[in-house]
Amino acid sequence: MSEADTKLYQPDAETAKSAYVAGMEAYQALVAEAEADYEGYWGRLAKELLSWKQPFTQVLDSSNAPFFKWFADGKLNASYNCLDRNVENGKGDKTAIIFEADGGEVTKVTYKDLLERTCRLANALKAQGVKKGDRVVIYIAMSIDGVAAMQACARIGATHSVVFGGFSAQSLRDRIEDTGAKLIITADHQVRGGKQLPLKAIVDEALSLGGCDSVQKVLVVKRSGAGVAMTEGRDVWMDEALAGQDAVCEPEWVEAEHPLFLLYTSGSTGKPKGVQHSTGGYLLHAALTTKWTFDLKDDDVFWCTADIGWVTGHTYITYGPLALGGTEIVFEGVPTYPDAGRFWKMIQDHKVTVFYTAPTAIRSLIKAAESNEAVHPKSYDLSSLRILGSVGEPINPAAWEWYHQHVGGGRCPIVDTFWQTETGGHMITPLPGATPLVPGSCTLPFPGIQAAVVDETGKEVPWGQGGILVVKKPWPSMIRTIWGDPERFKKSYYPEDFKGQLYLAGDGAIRDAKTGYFTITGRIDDVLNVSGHRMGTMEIESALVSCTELVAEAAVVGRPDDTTGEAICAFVVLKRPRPSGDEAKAIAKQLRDHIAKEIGPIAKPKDIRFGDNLPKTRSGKIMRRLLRSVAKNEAVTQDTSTLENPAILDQLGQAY
Ligand code: 7RM
Repeated sequence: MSEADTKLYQPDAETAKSAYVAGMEAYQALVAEAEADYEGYWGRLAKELLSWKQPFTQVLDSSNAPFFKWFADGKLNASYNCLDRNVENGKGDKTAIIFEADGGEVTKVTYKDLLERTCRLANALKAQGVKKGDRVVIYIAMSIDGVAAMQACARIGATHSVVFGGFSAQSLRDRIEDTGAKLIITADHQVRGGKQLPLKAIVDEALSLGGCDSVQKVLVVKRSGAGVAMTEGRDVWMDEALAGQDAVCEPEWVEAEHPLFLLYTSGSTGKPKGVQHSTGGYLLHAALTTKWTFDLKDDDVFWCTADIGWVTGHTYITYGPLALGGTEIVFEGVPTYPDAGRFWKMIQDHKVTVFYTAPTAIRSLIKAAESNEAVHPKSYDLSSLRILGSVGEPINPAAWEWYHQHVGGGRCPIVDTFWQTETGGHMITPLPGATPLVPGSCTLPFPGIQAAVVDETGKEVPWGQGGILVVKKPWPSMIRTIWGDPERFKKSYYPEDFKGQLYLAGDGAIRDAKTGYFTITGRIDDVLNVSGHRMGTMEIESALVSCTELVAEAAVVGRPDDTTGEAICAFVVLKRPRPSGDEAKAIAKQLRDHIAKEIGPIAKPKDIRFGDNLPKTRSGKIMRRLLRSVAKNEAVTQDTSTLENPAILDQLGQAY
């Protein structure tokens, strides 16, 4: 984009005046404060935003870098901060959660209700033998029970690990084994888009796959009531576990560094990494970013459409909005059921003021709205909205403009928030009352975050030149380690190339030559982003080659897709002759089903192309960059002189 066509959207006068961070000077003052006294800045905010049982005396401990510690001698409890203190501050009768079920049924819970529910659940967990430091895996759909289960773990100092309900038994098993969880919280079923899908049966299957000896109990929430198998001595209905439990539970005061949760995310190599987050630093950034990025005020109705199985649901459903005593929507269903107007109808019905969703959802709803007036945002009253947010992948300017004009009525700032599972909360994002917006740019770092774009040696590149996105200083909500693999943590995020001094995000970025605004140019590793879901190409390749009766070799790359951002494209060499026609279709289906079983339906490749071989160098390395061109149906313009078998490119190019 040339500077001449860069269109700036200034914050509206009202937001610029009333926002927590009101105006660019206010933003710059915070940035300057953090630069002048980094620890003083974070220490001040940690005292202002969180309630501590025991105050901390040291802000940052870098003595064992990159294993940084924040507020280490302070003690607190996350669930106390999200629930009790709101009740104590007179918000007991305020609605904490407005839950809307797939079928449209609405349930509201107040802070007092949610606290009691959490306490009873916490007591039930204790009664089942869960103690501070134990891990609890949560495999459940979007629900009040899901949020309460996370809060209950936090309350007793158990570390939760939520596994997204779309993951398969095999993936669930891997995560259970890696965490060594003592207990699993699940439901009989989940209901999405009018369909009832199993959860408990998948837990049973996961446990039957072996390696999960740590699991002693499975608590089962009744969602469908449709009946599931219960294993005597292991499985307990949640209702029975809760019966007779006290509605009061003294919080376990934990050290600020105590692991609040583990969340698995895909990396560039083999198996997913258990990202470990702390209690104090994480909760601070969850609360602070919710406050400043969304300008969340007492009378707002906040709706983050993410699932609690992803980090966005952790930070901007379970922790951030509740830590601020806000009112939020929890939605069980999908954006297209009963029709693609569901989001707009819910915004209208609940008078949502701050709405946070993913570009992929926006793009699919644009398509639907273009062919059907009834599901177009203009058919709904969206006048309650004041701030819009985007997360998970780059938002293309056309989708941005549509979101701005048709959903936001041209008056709502869009905060395009760049962050990651590992960062715990927003890293680069506009602040709605301060930052002039440019469609497609996540603009400037959150105050206190020191982001930069560097070359391979770690040297900052001039604005206007693309490079590698890094963070120069540790920040409170950063990943603490990879569960059980500290070496991998160091190698992945504090690589030797940068002398262990810079946090490597794994994304490329470029800063605008004039404004210094950041634009994320996409992953620089083998991680794909499909509908905002992060997936490692290696993971999908291993799943393919694990189909040993069929697959000899496989390579997976991403290609651009109008709706999902990226699409998965698999190149497969079979152990039998290269199939064509109906046979190719049947085998492709078999492979997709296999991947759904190994990882989950979200990892199914959109394209599967069969070849006699893959493009390889003379030393046998698969040349993935050539496959990326083939996947896009582009002519291969790269240098192919090192290619052992150039003819294979034509074959793969035609194999579609
Ligand atoms: C929150 C989340 C992280 C990866 C990240 C990027 C991409 C996320 C944006 C974005 C451009 C954005 N966590 N990403 N947000 N790219 N603009 N606003 O998504 O761990 O699942 O994914 O997602 O590549 O590294 S995540």
